[in-house]
Amino acid sequence: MPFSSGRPLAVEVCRPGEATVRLPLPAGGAVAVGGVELRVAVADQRVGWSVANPGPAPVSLDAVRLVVDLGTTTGPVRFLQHGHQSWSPCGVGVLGVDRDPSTTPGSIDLVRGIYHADPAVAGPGELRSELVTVLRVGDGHPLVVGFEGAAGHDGTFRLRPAGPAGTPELAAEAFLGGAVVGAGERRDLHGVEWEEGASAPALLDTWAARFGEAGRARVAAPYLVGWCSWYHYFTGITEAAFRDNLSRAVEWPFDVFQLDDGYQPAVGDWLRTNDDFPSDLDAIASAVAAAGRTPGIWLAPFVATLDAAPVLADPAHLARDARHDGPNLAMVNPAWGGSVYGLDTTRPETLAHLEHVARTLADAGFGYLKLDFLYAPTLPGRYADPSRTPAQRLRLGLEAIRRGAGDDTFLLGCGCPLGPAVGPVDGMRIGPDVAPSWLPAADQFIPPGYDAVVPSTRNAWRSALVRSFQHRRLWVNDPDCLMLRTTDTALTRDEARAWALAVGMSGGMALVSDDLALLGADAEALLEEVVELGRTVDDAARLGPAPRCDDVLEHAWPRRLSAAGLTLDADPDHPERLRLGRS
Ligand code: 9PG
Repeated sequence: MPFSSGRPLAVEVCRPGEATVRLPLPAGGAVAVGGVELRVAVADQRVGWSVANPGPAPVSLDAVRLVVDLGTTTGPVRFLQHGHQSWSPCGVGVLGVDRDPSTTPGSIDLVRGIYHADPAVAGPGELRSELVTVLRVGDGHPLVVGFEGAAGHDGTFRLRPAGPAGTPELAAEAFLGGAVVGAGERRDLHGVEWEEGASAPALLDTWAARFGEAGRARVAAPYLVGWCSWYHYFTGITEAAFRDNLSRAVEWPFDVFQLDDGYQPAVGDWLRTNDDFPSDLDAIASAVAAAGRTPGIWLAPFVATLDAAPVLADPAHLARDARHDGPNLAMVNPAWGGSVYGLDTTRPETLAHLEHVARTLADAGFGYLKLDFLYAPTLPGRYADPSRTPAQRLRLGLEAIRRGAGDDTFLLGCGCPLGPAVGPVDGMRIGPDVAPSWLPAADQFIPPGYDAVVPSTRNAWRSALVRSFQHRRLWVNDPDCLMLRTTDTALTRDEARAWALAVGMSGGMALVSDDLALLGADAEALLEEVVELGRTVDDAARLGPAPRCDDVLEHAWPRRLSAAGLTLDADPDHPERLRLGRS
C-alpha cells in the first residue's frame, strides 16, 4: 500500500483565480510553492504539516494538498465518500465508475457550497470524501485515512483516476476557502493519519475515537427519547397543535419535547412567536417543563431574512456576497417564502447577538436547542475578518452559542459541517431528512446531481448506517426522526419498521415526529422496541465498539448494521425482508 511507504509524492497549492501549482516534495520536507512555504513531517502512520507566508504581503489561500501515488492497482478501487455536512451524501464509490455529484451538468453553485467544503466542481473522474475515508484496492485490506482535527480548516480527500504517472492518486487537502494568511504568518494544519486493518468499520471506529478525544468531543449526554413537531406539521405548526401533543405526551416516554420551525415571526427572529402562537416562548417552555419534559426549540441561528428584527436593527450582521456586495445568499426555501442570508460570524457584534439569543432561550428554560442550517457561515462571501477559514467561521458561531447556552444545554447540530462541530455540540444529525415516504416524493425538487440529499427515509437510512461509527465518539448520533404513523403517510408498515429498527440499532436519539393523536398501541409498542434496542446499543457503544456498518465498502446502499451482539439485515430496496438477530 502506498501509505505504508509514508511519503507524499507532491504538494499542491491553490490560490483564488490562479492555476493550481504542483511540486514534488523534496526529501527535507520543506518546499516553497505558489508563493507560500509548506513544511511536511512524515512520521509513523501520520503526516504533520504547516503553511507559511514568507512574503511581505498577505496571500489568500484556497487549499493546500499532499498527494500520494497509489501505484498500479489491480481490481476496483473502492472509496468511502463521506459527506461534508449532516445532509451530504455518504456511501462507497468505485474509482472510474462513480462520479462526484458536483460534476453533474447543471449542478448549482449554491448547492455545491451547501453540501461540500469546496464549492468548486470536482475534477474529472475525481471522487471526494470529507474528513475521513476508507480505501480498498482490489481485494486488499481496507485503509482508513483521516484528518486529526477540523477546528482550523476543513479536510478533503480527493481520489483521482490518474496523476502524471498515469496511476491513481490520493490528495489530502486542507481547505482554507480563500483565507488571508498575513505576511510572515505560519499556520499549523491538521495532521493526516492512516491505518490499515481487516475491518473498515473497526478502522473508522478507532479513527473517530481518536478524533473525538483530541477534539474534546461532548459524548456524555444521556440516551435521548423525544418528540419533534417537524415531520407531521412542518411550518404549519400552531401553539394549539403543540399543546395538544404535549397533553397526549403523558402516555409517552419522552425526555425532550421540541418545537421545530414555524413558531418564529421571521427566520432570524428567534426570541419571539408569530400569530399562530399566542403565548411567548417563556410560556411555551414553562408548559413543557410543567409536563415534566425538557423544553426543546429549533432555530437556524446563522441565517436570516432581510426583514428579521435583528437584521433590521443591524444590517451588518449579514455577510456580503463578494461578487455584487449584496447580502450573502444561504438558502432558497419555499417553506420560508424564499431567500435567507448568512450571518457574519467573524464579527464581534454578531457573535454577541448569537450568544444573547442562546442565553435568552436557555434562560427561558429551553434545555435543548436544535441548531439548523449551520453550514451558512462556511459559504464563500465577504466577511469582516478575511483571515478566518470557513471552518473557523462556523466554529466561532458555535462557540458563541455554547457560551450563551451554557454547559448544561444540549446542543444538536443539523445541516452542519461535521468536523468543526466536534467539541461544541452534544448531538449531530448525521443524515438527510426523513419523510413520510421511503423514496423522495414525486413533486420534490431535486438539485441536479443531488438526489441523495432530498428528504426520503431511504436517504436517511443510508447515512444512518454509514455514519453509525460516529456515535459516542464525536457526539450522540441523531439519525433523524422515527416515522411511526400509519395514516397520513406514504410509508408502508414494513418501511416504517425497517427505519425504526435502524434508528434503534444505531444507538442514536429516538425522536417521534407524528401527531400523537394518530398513534395507537402498535406505534407505542414499536417505540418501546426501538428504545430498548437503542439503550442496549448505546450502552455497548459507551463501553466498547461503536455500531458497525459491516458492508460500508460493499454496497452503495448498505444493508447491515451490527452492535451489541445483534445484526440488522435489510436491503433498502426490500425493507419487508428485514431481519434482526444475534450476530
Ligand atoms: C425545518 C427543517 C427541520 C429538519 C431539518 C431541516 O433544502 N432545503 O430547503 C431544506 C429545508 C429543510 C431542511 C433541509 C433542507 O430540513 O433537517 O429536521 O428542522 O429544517 O425547516
